[in-house]
Amino acid sequence: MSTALAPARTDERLTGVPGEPLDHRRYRRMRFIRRFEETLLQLFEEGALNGTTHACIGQEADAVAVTEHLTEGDHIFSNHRCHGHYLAHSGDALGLMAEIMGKEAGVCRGLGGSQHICAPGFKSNGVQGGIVPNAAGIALANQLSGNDAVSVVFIGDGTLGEGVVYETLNMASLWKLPLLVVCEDNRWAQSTPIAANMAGSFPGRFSAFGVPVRSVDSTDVAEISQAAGQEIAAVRAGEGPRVLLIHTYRLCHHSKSDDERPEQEIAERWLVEPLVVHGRRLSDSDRLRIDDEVETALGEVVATARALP
Ligand SMILES: Cc1ncc(C[n+]2csc(CCOP(=O)(O)OP(=O)(O)O)c2C)c(N)n1
Repeated sequence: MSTALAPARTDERLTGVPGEPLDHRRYRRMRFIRRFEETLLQLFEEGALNGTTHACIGQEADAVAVTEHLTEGDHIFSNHRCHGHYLAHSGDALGLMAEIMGKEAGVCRGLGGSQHICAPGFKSNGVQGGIVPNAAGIALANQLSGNDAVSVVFIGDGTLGEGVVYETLNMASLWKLPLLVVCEDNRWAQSTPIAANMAGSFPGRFSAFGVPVRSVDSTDVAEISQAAGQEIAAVRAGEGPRVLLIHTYRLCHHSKSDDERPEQEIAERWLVEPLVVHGRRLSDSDRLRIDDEVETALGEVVATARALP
């Protein structure tokens, strides 16, 4: 996990109990993100929250795997679907819940909401692709400072339609910036399937700029972590920008209710979602114990956040 945690707002029942096996910790962290977002959707349904939100249900393994390889000084840049990235980075469940509730104690004093988080080592922005140049800018600053910090920017497949991504890739490649682009291909951009908006190939979009692409077609946190670790190590070693392309799936609607995807397609993906795939590595009793601990801790977070001014 990133070391840029805000200790007062994290809870080891959500982020990892000292000494527990890595498999348990990974399961706990994915379960935490899953239940946090399911709780959010429920709060929206109850009318307890305003605005909109985009959950990453089904994509939790990406956030957990990538952040395992980041450390103090590194920066994460995210997008409209940022909760999993932020929670994996910071563990700050209370700060994010309070933020989305519009409370003063929120990570951005309740002004940023679900999509616009500004915290130590973490920035997100709801404008598709808009934050990619910022990630390169911080990467350039780190390069000029002579440290080995990296910038990691998460984008979706649909964001490959944004020109600013290519302008950034061009300069990042020329300047050998310490930048990792993590492209989460969840097969759909809102209601548009990838086949309807992508000419050419995924890797071609990056190799045109001489940027190496590593593809992982998996929802297995261990497999994604192995790939992420190697890519981040190469970026940190000064080899220039790289892309980690993760083929995954979004199990929930695009935002709160919009979903035009075939039901059969979604049903099939529930069988291979990250908690199911990784959960098989744990005994039933360990899984249930962790589920209970996460549930209790999250219940406390929601109650505390609700009571905040
Ligand atoms: C510049 C811009 N255009 C349109 C939107 C509206 N919008 C928000 S998310 C989204 C789809 C994004 O798809 P993708 O990049 O694949 O990410 P995903 O939602 O699948 O995680 C759109 C069109 C936006 N936020 N910014």
